[in-house]
Amino acid sequence: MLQSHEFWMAQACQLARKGLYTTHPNPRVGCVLVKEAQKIGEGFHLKAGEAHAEINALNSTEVDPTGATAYVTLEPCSHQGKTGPCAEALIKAKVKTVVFGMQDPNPEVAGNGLNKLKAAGIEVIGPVLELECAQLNPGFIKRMQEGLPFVRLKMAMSLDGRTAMESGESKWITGPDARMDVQRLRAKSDAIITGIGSVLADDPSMTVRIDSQDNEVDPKTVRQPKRIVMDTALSITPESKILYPTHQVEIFSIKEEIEEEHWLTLSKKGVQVSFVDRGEDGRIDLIHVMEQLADQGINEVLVETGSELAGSFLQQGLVDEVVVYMAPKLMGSLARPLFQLPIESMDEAVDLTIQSVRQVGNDLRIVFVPLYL
Ligand code: AOF
Ligand code: ZN
Repeated sequence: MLQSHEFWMAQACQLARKGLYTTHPNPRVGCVLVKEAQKIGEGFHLKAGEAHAEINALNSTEVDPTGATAYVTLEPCSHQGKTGPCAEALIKAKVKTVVFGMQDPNPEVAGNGLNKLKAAGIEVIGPVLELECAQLNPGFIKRMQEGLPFVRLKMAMSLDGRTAMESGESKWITGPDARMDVQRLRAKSDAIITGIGSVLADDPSMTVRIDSQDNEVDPKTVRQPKRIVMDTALSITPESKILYPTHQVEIFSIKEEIEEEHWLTLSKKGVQVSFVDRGEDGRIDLIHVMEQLADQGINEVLVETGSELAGSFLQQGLVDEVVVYMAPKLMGSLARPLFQLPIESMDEAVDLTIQSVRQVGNDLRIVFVPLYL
């Protein structure tokens, strides 16, 4: 039976998802080779520096790919990066048609790959399943287009919207299944951001701990995201768990607010402290920090923090997605709210839309997208 372009592209998307936890800073890309209505090869990009999806697909086939159709979730690259140009490899392999999911937002490629293919007489069809293909790489696309990472804010709250007791105590609002789900969110992030308040209150390590039985993430290939602390006055103690191992951590502070001696102590331990200006609210300029992270090749960040810093991220229009785990628990009116937002009237309210809802163990996982005006 002759299958549609969408059918094969959906398979290519499925393959691309195999790189969900490993391709950073590269995009997740999948490729299927079809000849005479049969799949003759498939591949995906696993890791930066290693072969791209198209090359893996071409290497996987035992059939001559001459005259085949290549389905690729992202425009084949045209440049010499860490690996050679895929457009040229497809031309050399004599494929007849290339069906692409979306154009590559990387300015080094941006249509050049498609033009190269067309110039070689290859039929180019697309975009096909563009939305699905784009959803594979929200961070890569945002970083390329806006110079900012995709920001996912994770929060755990009670039914009455509380995130910590008045004392700061917050262990544990949600159950073990929700907490395992958070580990997967961490695993697909390039960096995890928290605030000094959370570090001092909970002394979290913010590392990824994947169960050896996990059916989604392979604990063998899991990488540890960079850990970032927003710490205006550099009050972090050298013993804080989040600082170890030190090569994967960066603290952002404001130079005028810190004690030089403390900075020296931390530097001697190998902790990287970076200074940024004040934002409009007099605190760390979060937009500047996000720009710096994008420059480092960070595609997706997970913000796990208290209601104050979370409120600042939201108010500055930096949040792309809010993942809320809601526990069937009441924490009472003295407990802390989801966001500190000094809002007085309904017209100042922040609107969000619901993207998905599902039950995780005994909790609800609700994904929201803020509607910034
Ligand atoms: C493709 N297929 O599977 C991927 C592509 O440094 P390199 O050589 O790995 O190149 C990275 C860039 O290549 C990346 O920024 C993006 O534009 C493209 N990724 N292209 O044809 C793939 N992963
Ligand atoms: Zn390539």
